[in-house]
Amino acid sequence: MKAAIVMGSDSDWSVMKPAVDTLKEFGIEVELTVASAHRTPDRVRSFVRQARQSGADVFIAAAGMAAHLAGVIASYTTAPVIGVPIASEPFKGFDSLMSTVQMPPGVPVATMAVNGAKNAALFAIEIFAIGDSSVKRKLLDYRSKMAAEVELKDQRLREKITCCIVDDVSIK
Ligand code: RP5
Repeated sequence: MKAAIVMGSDSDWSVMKPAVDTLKEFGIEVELTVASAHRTPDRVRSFVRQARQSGADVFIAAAGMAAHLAGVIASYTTAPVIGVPIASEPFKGFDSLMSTVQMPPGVPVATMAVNGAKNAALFAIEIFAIGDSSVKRKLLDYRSKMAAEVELKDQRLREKITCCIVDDVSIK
């Protein structure tokens, strides 16, 4: 199982690193590149072809500003494309969100939250889990662990409140 991650610039890397980390945590191979829909359109096209040939079944595309990268990738493949709008100045990601999410009917992009790198990886993993029971098992474990962490946070908060004697607060 392999996912291809394309970033519009190396400046997107600090946001996208958690996507790579999460995919690796689930044992998914990652192919990572920088290619821009506007600055290097030919490179985007050839990367999509090469990545498909080398076994990438899901694409994650991250870009900021006039973020057309995910849409352009989707135009070159029928493999699922997950878009991550990257926050940048002056519109703080609203521009990239609109550019990524508003695809015309016929060429879908699954758009995540602004800077939603981790969920992009998890969404890709959910796609892989459809056909692979061991990935599905890992996803279920991941969810259980998350739920246990919430319980722990609740417990810690209760302890803190008890220790600090806040009379009028009741936690349900
Ligand atoms: C987009 O423009 C990139 O994805 C990046 O988010 C933004 C700025 O790129 P750089 O000027 O930092 O290369 O294409």
